[in-house]
Amino acid sequence: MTKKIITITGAAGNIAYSLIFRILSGGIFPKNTKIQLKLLDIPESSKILQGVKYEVEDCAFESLDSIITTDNMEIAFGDSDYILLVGAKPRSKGMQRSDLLLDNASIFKNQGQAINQHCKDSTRIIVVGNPANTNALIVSQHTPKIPTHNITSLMRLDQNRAKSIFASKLNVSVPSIRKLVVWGNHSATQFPDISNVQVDDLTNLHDKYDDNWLRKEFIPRVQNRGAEIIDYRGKSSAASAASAVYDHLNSIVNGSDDWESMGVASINPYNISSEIFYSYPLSVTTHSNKIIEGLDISRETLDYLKVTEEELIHERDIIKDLL
Ligand code: NAX
Repeated sequence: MTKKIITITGAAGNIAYSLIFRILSGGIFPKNTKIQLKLLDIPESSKILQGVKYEVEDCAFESLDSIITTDNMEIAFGDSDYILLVGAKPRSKGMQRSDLLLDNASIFKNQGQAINQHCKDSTRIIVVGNPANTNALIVSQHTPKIPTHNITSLMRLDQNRAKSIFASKLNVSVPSIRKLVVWGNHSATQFPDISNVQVDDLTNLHDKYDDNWLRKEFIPRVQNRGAEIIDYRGKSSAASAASAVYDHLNSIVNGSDDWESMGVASINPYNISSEIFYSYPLSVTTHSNKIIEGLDISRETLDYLKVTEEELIHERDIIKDLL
């Protein structure tokens, strides 16, 4: 029997309410692995967190070793194998985006410092709370003992959305689509890129769509899918976000034979600033995430990549005093 410790922050929130149950249902770790869950939220959410704990216990999951609920970062992060930083402050009515950035930046700075103090250096960290890429940058700056490639931010929801919308246009199954990635920020400037896509048993892909559909429908629909969900549901994506965190964690634990989109520390490929976390096409193995370099980038694609880079540089400028 092996044991893995997984910490989830924002554990009383909406995403966690799906995520915890997905992870414990299995599929990521070998069957003989027991999971100790450490659920962190703010003191005001302690009663809700207790209710979540009772519900988890009521599922009688075979995979569950034990469950700890806490508002204490030392307890939450100590010895964790995987830390899923989901918790963040939501944007309240009338609040400026820069204020939200700064409020969340200080949460992620404190959490980074606590992680650095209490975690082993093999800990893998996935940043979900928004602005996810910039929060990942902050965490990386405050966790000097953790290798930067152990820290990634969630872009898998955007990739899953793009694959699903593209599959529906082509009338093929989602798993038959490969090498579809999303570049840049988890925001409306992201660039869903189908220029390298391969679809099983399908050649002449371009006969199935035209550039007008690509520019006017596909790209904006993926970029604004989060807002579309809020429009319909009245709340932000939660189950699909949790499913994407599950997929991202699965890729990190087991590797992937497809290209994956994750926010990672930019090391300047494609001439993107090395001072930000940016989503690239990655080759992911159990031990590393490698940016896929040397792709042919058209002039038009480059323009998209620059717009989303500029937004991330702007976010970095707003929070730079906390780095
Ligand atoms: P909720 O508002 O339902 O839950 C957030 C939870 O975080 C709350 O329980 C809150 O008490 C807790 N929290 C706040 N400050 C905390 C702190 N300092 N320490 C620990 N917990 C803290 O939001 P939810 O819908 O679960 O979304 C969570 C975050 O994910 C948000 O920032 C959201 O914007 C972000 N998302 C990121 C996505 C991505 O692809 N990167 C997609 C989905 C989602 O929008």
